[in-house]
Amino acid sequence: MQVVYSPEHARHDAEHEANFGQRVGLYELPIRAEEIRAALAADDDFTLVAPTEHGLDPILAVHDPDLVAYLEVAWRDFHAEAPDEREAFPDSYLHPALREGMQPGRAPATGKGRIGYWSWDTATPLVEGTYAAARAAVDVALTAASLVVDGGAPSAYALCRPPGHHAPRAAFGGYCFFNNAAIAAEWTVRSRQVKVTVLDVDYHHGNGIQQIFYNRPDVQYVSLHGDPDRAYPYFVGFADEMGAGKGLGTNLNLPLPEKCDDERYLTELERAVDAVDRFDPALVVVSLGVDTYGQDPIGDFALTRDSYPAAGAAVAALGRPMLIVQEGGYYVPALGQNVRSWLRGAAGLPA
Ligand code: OKP
Ligand code: ZN
Repeated sequence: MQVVYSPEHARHDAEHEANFGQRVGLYELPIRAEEIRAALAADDDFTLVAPTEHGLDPILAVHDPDLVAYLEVAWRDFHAEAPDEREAFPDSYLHPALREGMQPGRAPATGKGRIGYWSWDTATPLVEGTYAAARAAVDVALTAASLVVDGGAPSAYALCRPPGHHAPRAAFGGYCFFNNAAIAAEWTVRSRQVKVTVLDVDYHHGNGIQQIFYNRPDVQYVSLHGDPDRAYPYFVGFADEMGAGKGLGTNLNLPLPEKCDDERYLTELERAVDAVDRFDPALVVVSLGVDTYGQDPIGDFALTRDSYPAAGAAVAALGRPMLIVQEGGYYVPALGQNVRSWLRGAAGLPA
């Protein structure tokens, strides 16, 4: 299987996040992508390839142009006002109740205020190299998509970092800036006039992907994740969210309990795969997170390493072209092998 990787990811090297008001070490670190790269580079069944530049158009097909313009200058503007900070964090957010009954909010002019207009959580610091890394991650996803859609490969893997599935059309958060999987899906729909599914197996619900495609009949979103009644991102990902308007019926959420084990997970994955098959997409984009692992520091499932080849094989059994996009996974000692196992299963290779 071809693996698209760019060293540019390492330019997003923030160090902290705020968890319930406490400053803690960031979980989403450059070493994550390096561990995955090393595990795949050591396996002859994988070939690393560099991304090609795809420009801004595919990003603008998904995201608010004002968000994209903001992210390009966000560090520069924040740094100009807070030169001693290495990481940019918001001071306040535009909660909908702030302006209830008034005209909509607008982005303030200066850097310290504006970051809270575009951000939605406390875990997503921005540093000097964030924009370059986020742009490269999109190129990684689009290059891998092209290997499948134009090159005829049965599957390809995009080693994206920073991840993307929490970024909605017009905000960043959840370690995510540009929605890599959604951008690759949308680009395929537009260039090929086909239906695409995004199947999200990260521990967290991909609220950004759901929001971007919620009204769309031609893009299906299916997700297995920790129930938002207890798990981040808390406000999106409930089972009764099934799409709206022409997109009614194209969104499927399968929220799962704490300590979810291999057997339960693989049973639910079969339900998800059946729904994908009924939608009949020309491409399946998998948002792959291995933060479902039992030892993950920010997930609460109990999956073992054996679940990953089985899960990859279950999705491959659809017999449809597959683009696998990296999202989360924070237990670094097992990260490379867990991703490798999933991909080997997806490629029909022995575990
Ligand atoms: C990104 B992806 C830890 C809270 C962490 C942010 C999680 C972002 C996950 N106590 N909050 O893997 O879906
Ligand atoms: Zn996650």
